[in-house]
Amino acid sequence: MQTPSELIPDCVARAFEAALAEAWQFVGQTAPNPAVGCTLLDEAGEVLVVAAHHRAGQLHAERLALEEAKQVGVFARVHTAVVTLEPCNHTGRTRPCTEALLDSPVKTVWIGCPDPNPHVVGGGAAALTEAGVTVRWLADAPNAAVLAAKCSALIAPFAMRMVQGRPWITVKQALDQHGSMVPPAGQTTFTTPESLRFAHGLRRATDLVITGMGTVLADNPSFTVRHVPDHADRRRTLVVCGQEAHVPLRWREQTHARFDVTFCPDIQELPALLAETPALWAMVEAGPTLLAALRAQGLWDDWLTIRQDAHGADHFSVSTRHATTPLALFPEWARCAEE
Ligand code: AOF
Ligand code: ZN
Repeated sequence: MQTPSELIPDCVARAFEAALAEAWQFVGQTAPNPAVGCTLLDEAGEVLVVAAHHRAGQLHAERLALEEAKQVGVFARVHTAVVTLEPCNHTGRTRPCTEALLDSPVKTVWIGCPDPNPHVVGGGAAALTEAGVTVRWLADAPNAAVLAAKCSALIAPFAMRMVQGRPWITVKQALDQHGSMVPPAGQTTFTTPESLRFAHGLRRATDLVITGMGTVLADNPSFTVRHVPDHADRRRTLVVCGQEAHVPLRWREQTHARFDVTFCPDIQELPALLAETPALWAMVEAGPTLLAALRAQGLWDDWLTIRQDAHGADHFSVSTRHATTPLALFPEWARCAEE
Protein backbone atom coordinates (compact mmCIF):
# COMPACT_ATOMS: atom_id res chain seq x y z
CA MET A 1 0.00 0.00 0.00
CA GLN A 2 1.25 3.51 -0.83
CA THR A 3 1.78 5.81 2.11
CA PRO A 4 1.22 9.55 1.65
CA SER A 5 4.94 10.17 2.16
CA GLU A 6 5.62 8.44 -1.18
CA LEU A 7 3.64 11.09 -3.05
CA ILE A 8 5.73 13.86 -4.50
CA PRO A 9 5.26 17.07 -2.48
CA ASP A 10 4.21 20.16 -4.49
CA CYS A 11 7.46 21.95 -3.71
CA VAL A 12 9.46 19.02 -5.12
CA ALA A 13 7.27 18.87 -8.23
CA ARG A 14 7.90 22.59 -8.79
CA ALA A 15 11.62 22.02 -8.18
CA PHE A 16 11.65 19.37 -10.91
CA GLU A 17 9.92 21.77 -13.33
CA ALA A 18 12.55 24.42 -12.56
CA ALA A 19 15.42 21.93 -12.99
CA LEU A 20 13.97 20.72 -16.31
CA ALA A 21 13.54 24.28 -17.60
CA GLU A 22 17.12 25.18 -16.64
CA ALA A 23 18.53 22.01 -18.23
CA TRP A 24 16.54 22.65 -21.41
CA GLN A 25 18.48 25.91 -21.91
CA PHE A 26 21.63 23.87 -22.47
CA VAL A 27 20.25 21.08 -24.66
CA GLY A 28 22.36 21.25 -27.81
CA GLN A 29 25.62 22.20 -26.14
CA THR A 30 26.32 19.45 -23.57
CA ALA A 31 27.25 16.59 -25.97
CA PRO A 32 28.64 14.04 -25.39
CA ASN A 33 27.29 14.64 -21.87
CA PRO A 34 23.57 14.69 -21.14
CA ALA A 35 21.62 17.81 -20.19
CA VAL A 36 20.88 17.66 -16.46
CA GLY A 37 19.17 20.09 -14.09
CA CYS A 38 19.31 20.36 -10.30
CA THR A 39 17.28 22.39 -7.78
CA LEU A 40 18.30 22.72 -4.12
CA LEU A 41 15.60 23.25 -1.49
CA ASP A 42 15.75 24.13 2.19
CA GLU A 43 13.90 22.16 4.86
CA ALA A 44 10.75 24.19 4.33
CA GLY A 45 10.80 23.44 0.58
CA GLU A 46 11.96 26.93 -0.47
CA VAL A 47 14.10 27.06 -3.60
CA LEU A 48 17.72 27.97 -2.82
CA VAL A 49 19.39 27.43 -6.20
CA VAL A 50 18.54 26.11 -9.68
CA ALA A 51 21.44 25.02 -11.89
CA ALA A 52 22.22 22.83 -14.89
CA HIS A 53 25.15 21.18 -16.61
CA HIS A 54 26.41 23.62 -19.27
CA ARG A 55 29.06 21.77 -21.29
CA ALA A 56 31.18 18.62 -21.16
CA GLY A 57 34.22 19.33 -19.00
CA GLN A 58 32.38 21.89 -16.89
CA LEU A 59 30.69 21.23 -13.54
CA HIS A 60 27.82 18.77 -13.41
CA ALA A 61 24.44 20.18 -12.42
CA GLU A 62 24.64 19.08 -8.76
CA ARG A 63 28.15 20.46 -8.25
CA LEU A 64 27.30 23.76 -9.92
CA ALA A 65 24.17 24.07 -7.75
CA LEU A 66 26.17 23.38 -4.57
CA GLU A 67 28.91 25.84 -5.63
CA GLU A 68 26.29 28.50 -6.30
CA ALA A 69 24.69 27.76 -2.91
CA LYS A 70 28.09 28.45 -1.30
CA GLN A 71 28.53 31.65 -3.29
CA VAL A 72 25.19 33.08 -2.23
CA GLY A 73 25.60 31.91 1.38
CA VAL A 74 22.79 29.31 1.55
CA PHE A 75 24.91 26.14 1.53
CA ALA A 76 24.20 25.35 5.20
CA ARG A 77 20.45 25.41 4.49
CA VAL A 78 20.60 22.77 1.73
CA HIS A 79 18.20 19.98 2.71
CA THR A 80 16.82 18.45 -0.48
CA ALA A 81 18.43 18.06 -3.91
CA VAL A 82 16.14 17.50 -6.87
CA VAL A 83 18.01 16.12 -9.90
CA THR A 84 16.63 15.20 -13.32
CA LEU A 85 19.23 12.39 -13.65
CA GLU A 86 20.78 10.02 -11.13
CA PRO A 87 23.91 11.69 -9.70
CA CYS A 88 27.13 10.22 -11.07
CA ASN A 89 29.37 8.14 -8.84
CA HIS A 90 32.48 8.04 -11.01
CA THR A 91 35.41 10.28 -11.77
CA GLY A 92 35.31 11.26 -15.43
CA ARG A 93 36.20 14.76 -16.55
CA THR A 94 34.93 15.81 -13.10
CA ARG A 95 34.79 14.24 -9.61
CA PRO A 96 31.64 12.29 -8.61
CA CYS A 97 28.52 14.30 -7.81
CA THR A 98 27.71 11.81 -5.03
CA GLU A 99 30.86 13.02 -3.28
CA ALA A 100 29.79 16.67 -3.56
CA LEU A 101 26.32 15.84 -2.24
CA LEU A 102 27.76 13.86 0.68
CA ASP A 103 30.01 16.82 1.52
CA SER A 104 26.88 18.97 1.83
CA PRO A 105 24.12 18.97 4.48
CA VAL A 106 21.70 17.32 2.01
CA LYS A 107 19.26 14.85 3.63
CA THR A 108 17.06 13.81 0.70
CA VAL A 109 17.80 13.44 -3.00
CA TRP A 110 14.94 13.15 -5.50
CA ILE A 111 16.01 11.55 -8.80
CA GLY A 112 14.16 11.95 -12.12
CA CYS A 113 15.52 8.86 -13.86
CA PRO A 114 18.42 6.40 -13.71
CA ASP A 115 21.63 7.20 -15.60
CA PRO A 116 21.66 5.03 -18.75
CA ASN A 117 25.47 5.26 -18.89
CA PRO A 118 26.55 1.62 -18.38
CA HIS A 119 29.54 2.79 -16.30
CA VAL A 120 27.37 4.42 -13.63
CA VAL A 121 24.04 2.52 -13.55
CA GLY A 122 22.71 2.29 -10.01
CA GLY A 123 25.96 3.48 -8.52
CA GLY A 124 24.97 7.01 -7.63
CA ALA A 125 21.72 6.25 -5.85
CA ALA A 126 23.23 3.27 -4.01
CA ALA A 127 26.22 5.31 -2.79
CA LEU A 128 23.92 8.02 -1.43
CA THR A 129 21.65 5.49 0.30
CA GLU A 130 24.61 3.70 1.86
CA ALA A 131 25.81 6.99 3.30
CA GLY A 132 22.42 7.55 4.96
CA VAL A 133 20.86 9.99 2.48
CA THR A 134 17.19 9.34 1.66
CA VAL A 135 16.88 8.66 -2.07
CA ARG A 136 13.53 8.99 -3.80
CA TRP A 137 12.82 8.10 -7.40
CA LEU A 138 10.17 9.90 -9.42
CA ALA A 139 9.13 6.54 -10.85
CA ASP A 140 8.05 5.41 -7.35
CA ALA A 141 5.82 8.43 -6.74
CA PRO A 142 2.27 7.61 -7.85
CA ASN A 143 1.52 11.24 -8.76
CA ALA A 144 4.69 12.02 -10.76
CA ALA A 145 4.23 10.22 -14.09
CA VAL A 146 4.23 13.43 -16.13
CA LEU A 147 7.42 14.70 -14.50
CA ALA A 148 9.09 11.31 -14.84
CA ALA A 149 8.22 11.33 -18.56
CA LYS A 150 9.77 14.79 -18.92
CA CYS A 151 12.98 13.65 -17.24
CA SER A 152 13.12 10.63 -19.58
CA ALA A 153 12.47 12.91 -22.57
CA LEU A 154 15.36 15.15 -21.51
CA ILE A 155 17.71 12.20 -21.33
CA ALA A 156 16.35 10.30 -24.38
CA PRO A 157 19.06 11.40 -26.85
CA PHE A 158 21.82 10.53 -24.35
CA ALA A 159 20.14 7.18 -23.59
CA MET A 160 20.00 6.41 -27.31
CA ARG A 161 23.74 7.02 -27.59
CA MET A 162 24.47 4.94 -24.48
CA VAL A 163 22.24 2.02 -25.40
CA GLN A 164 22.30 1.94 -29.23
CA GLY A 165 25.57 3.76 -29.84
CA ARG A 166 24.08 6.38 -32.12
CA PRO A 167 22.37 9.77 -31.73
CA TRP A 168 18.61 10.21 -31.51
CA ILE A 169 17.37 11.05 -35.02
CA THR A 170 14.56 13.53 -35.61
CA VAL A 171 13.34 14.04 -39.15
CA LYS A 172 11.83 17.43 -39.95
CA GLN A 173 9.73 17.56 -43.07
CA ALA A 174 7.77 20.55 -44.34
CA LEU A 175 4.87 19.85 -46.71
CA ASP A 176 2.48 22.15 -48.52
CA GLN A 177 -1.28 21.55 -48.68
CA HIS A 178 -0.78 19.16 -51.59
CA GLY A 179 1.84 17.11 -49.76
CA SER A 180 4.71 18.57 -51.77
CA MET A 181 8.09 19.33 -50.20
CA VAL A 182 8.94 21.91 -52.87
CA PRO A 183 8.03 25.54 -52.07
CA PRO A 184 6.13 27.59 -54.69
CA ALA A 185 8.24 29.35 -57.37
CA GLY A 186 10.06 32.40 -56.02
CA GLN A 187 9.88 31.26 -52.38
CA THR A 188 12.62 29.42 -50.56
CA THR A 189 10.32 28.36 -47.76
CA PHE A 190 6.58 28.35 -47.18
CA THR A 191 6.57 28.02 -43.44
CA THR A 192 5.20 30.62 -41.04
CA PRO A 193 7.19 32.54 -38.39
CA GLU A 194 5.97 30.05 -35.73
CA SER A 195 7.21 27.02 -37.61
CA LEU A 196 10.49 28.75 -38.46
CA ARG A 197 11.02 29.35 -34.75
CA PHE A 198 10.23 25.70 -34.04
CA ALA A 199 12.55 24.47 -36.82
CA HIS A 200 15.40 26.71 -35.69
CA GLY A 201 14.78 25.81 -32.04
CA LEU A 202 15.24 22.22 -33.15
CA ARG A 203 18.53 23.11 -34.84
CA ARG A 204 19.62 24.81 -31.61
CA ALA A 205 18.80 21.74 -29.52
CA THR A 206 20.51 19.27 -31.85
CA ASP A 207 24.20 18.53 -32.35
CA LEU A 208 24.29 17.29 -35.91
CA VAL A 209 22.44 17.84 -39.19
CA ILE A 210 21.98 15.09 -41.77
CA THR A 211 21.25 16.25 -45.29
CA GLY A 212 21.37 14.96 -48.85
CA MET A 213 23.14 16.06 -52.00
CA GLY A 214 19.81 17.02 -53.62
CA THR A 215 19.09 19.55 -50.84
CA VAL A 216 22.61 20.99 -51.02
CA LEU A 217 22.38 21.50 -54.77
CA ALA A 218 18.77 22.74 -54.85
CA ASP A 219 18.65 24.99 -51.76
CA ASN A 220 22.21 26.12 -51.04
CA PRO A 221 21.31 25.61 -47.34
CA SER A 222 23.30 27.20 -44.49
CA PHE A 223 21.78 25.09 -41.64
CA THR A 224 22.59 27.87 -39.19
CA VAL A 225 20.37 28.72 -36.22
CA ARG A 226 18.34 31.87 -36.86
CA HIS A 227 14.95 33.06 -35.52
CA VAL A 228 16.04 31.91 -32.02
CA PRO A 229 19.36 32.68 -30.25
CA ASP A 230 21.95 29.91 -30.65
CA HIS A 231 24.38 28.66 -27.99
CA ALA A 232 27.61 30.67 -27.95
CA ASP A 233 30.46 29.32 -30.10
CA ARG A 234 28.51 26.24 -31.14
CA ARG A 235 30.13 24.21 -33.88
CA ARG A 236 27.96 21.33 -35.09
CA THR A 237 28.54 18.37 -37.35
CA LEU A 238 26.98 18.28 -40.80
CA VAL A 239 26.67 14.93 -42.54
CA VAL A 240 26.03 15.16 -46.29
CA CYS A 241 24.77 11.91 -47.78
CA GLY A 242 26.51 11.90 -51.16
CA GLN A 243 29.88 12.35 -52.87
CA GLU A 244 32.09 15.25 -51.83
CA ALA A 245 33.14 15.83 -55.45
CA HIS A 246 29.54 16.82 -56.36
CA VAL A 247 29.36 19.71 -53.92
CA PRO A 248 29.94 23.28 -55.24
CA LEU A 249 33.23 24.71 -53.94
CA ARG A 250 31.59 27.90 -52.66
CA TRP A 251 29.05 26.01 -50.52
CA ARG A 252 31.81 23.77 -49.19
CA GLU A 253 33.90 26.78 -48.15
CA GLN A 254 31.08 28.65 -46.44
CA THR A 255 29.88 25.50 -44.66
CA HIS A 256 33.29 24.34 -43.44
CA ALA A 257 33.65 27.66 -41.65
CA ARG A 258 30.75 26.77 -39.33
CA PHE A 259 30.42 22.98 -39.36
CA ASP A 260 32.54 19.88 -39.18
CA VAL A 261 31.42 18.48 -42.53
CA THR A 262 31.47 14.76 -43.26
CA PHE A 263 30.35 13.04 -46.45
CA CYS A 264 28.56 9.72 -46.46
CA PRO A 265 28.50 8.28 -49.98
CA ASP A 266 26.69 5.10 -48.90
CA ILE A 267 23.64 5.35 -46.64
CA GLN A 268 24.32 1.85 -45.30
CA GLU A 269 27.38 3.40 -43.65
CA LEU A 270 25.42 6.19 -41.98
CA PRO A 271 24.81 4.46 -38.60
CA ALA A 272 28.55 3.71 -38.21
CA LEU A 273 29.45 7.25 -39.22
CA LEU A 274 26.96 8.74 -36.73
CA ALA A 275 28.31 6.47 -34.00
CA GLU A 276 31.76 8.03 -34.42
CA THR A 277 30.52 11.55 -33.71
CA PRO A 278 29.87 12.85 -30.15
CA ALA A 279 26.34 13.94 -31.14
CA LEU A 280 23.42 13.08 -28.88
CA TRP A 281 20.66 14.41 -31.09
CA ALA A 282 20.69 14.55 -34.90
CA MET A 283 18.24 16.33 -37.14
CA VAL A 284 17.45 15.37 -40.71
CA GLU A 285 16.82 18.18 -43.16
CA ALA A 286 16.62 16.54 -46.53
CA GLY A 287 14.56 15.92 -49.62
CA PRO A 288 12.29 13.00 -50.57
CA THR A 289 15.07 10.65 -51.77
CA LEU A 290 17.07 10.63 -48.54
CA LEU A 291 13.92 10.63 -46.40
CA ALA A 292 12.65 7.54 -48.23
CA ALA A 293 16.01 5.81 -47.72
CA LEU A 294 16.01 6.59 -43.98
CA ARG A 295 12.45 5.35 -43.66
CA ALA A 296 13.32 2.15 -45.52
CA GLN A 297 16.27 1.58 -43.19
CA GLY A 298 14.23 2.43 -40.10
CA LEU A 299 16.92 4.99 -39.28
CA TRP A 300 14.81 7.58 -37.48
CA ASP A 301 13.32 8.08 -34.01
CA ASP A 302 10.72 10.70 -34.61
CA TRP A 303 9.28 12.30 -37.67
CA LEU A 304 8.05 15.87 -37.39
CA THR A 305 5.84 17.02 -40.22
CA ILE A 306 5.02 20.69 -40.67
CA ARG A 307 2.10 20.95 -43.04
CA GLN A 308 0.69 24.16 -44.45
CA ASP A 309 -3.03 24.31 -45.10
CA ALA A 310 -4.86 26.20 -47.85
CA HIS A 311 -5.12 29.28 -45.59
CA GLY A 312 -1.37 29.47 -44.96
CA ALA A 313 -1.55 28.13 -41.40
CA ASP A 314 0.97 25.50 -40.28
CA HIS A 315 0.09 22.25 -38.52
CA PHE A 316 2.64 20.19 -36.63
CA SER A 317 2.37 16.43 -36.32
CA VAL A 318 4.82 13.95 -34.87
CA SER A 319 5.19 10.25 -35.31
CA THR A 320 7.55 8.73 -32.76
CA ARG A 321 8.88 5.20 -32.35
CA HIS A 322 9.43 5.50 -28.59
CA ALA A 323 7.47 6.03 -25.39
CA THR A 324 9.07 9.46 -24.91
CA THR A 325 10.60 11.97 -27.29
CA PRO A 326 12.76 15.00 -26.54
CA LEU A 327 10.42 16.95 -28.83
CA ALA A 328 7.96 16.86 -25.91
CA LEU A 329 10.11 19.47 -24.16
CA PHE A 330 9.53 22.13 -26.82
CA PRO A 331 6.80 24.67 -26.02
CA GLU A 332 5.44 23.86 -29.49
CA TRP A 333 4.78 20.26 -28.40
CA ALA A 334 1.36 21.35 -27.15
CA ARG A 335 0.50 22.12 -30.79
CA CYS A 336 1.80 18.81 -32.16
CA ALA A 337 -0.71 16.15 -33.08
CA GLU A 338 0.69 12.70 -32.40
CA GLU A 339 0.36 10.27 -35.27
C1 AOF B 1 25.57 13.97 -13.19
N1 AOF B 1 25.27 15.27 -13.35
O1 AOF B 1 25.08 17.09 -14.61
C2 AOF B 1 25.75 15.11 -15.67
C3 AOF B 1 25.99 13.72 -15.49
O2 AOF B 1 33.05 13.12 -17.98
P1 AOF B 1 32.17 13.65 -16.91
O3 AOF B 1 32.81 13.67 -15.56
O4 AOF B 1 31.57 14.99 -17.26
O5 AOF B 1 30.96 12.62 -16.74
C4 AOF B 1 30.06 12.41 -17.79
C5 AOF B 1 29.05 11.38 -17.38
O6 AOF B 1 28.35 11.81 -16.21
C6 AOF B 1 27.96 11.21 -18.44
O7 AOF B 1 28.31 10.19 -19.34
C7 AOF B 1 26.75 10.83 -17.61
O8 AOF B 1 26.78 9.47 -17.25
C8 AOF B 1 26.96 11.64 -16.35
N2 AOF B 1 26.34 12.97 -16.52
N3 AOF B 1 25.87 13.20 -14.25
O9 AOF B 1 25.61 13.47 -12.06
C9 AOF B 1 25.34 15.88 -14.53
N4 AOF B 1 25.85 15.71 -16.89
ZN1 ZN C 1 27.96 14.15 -11.83
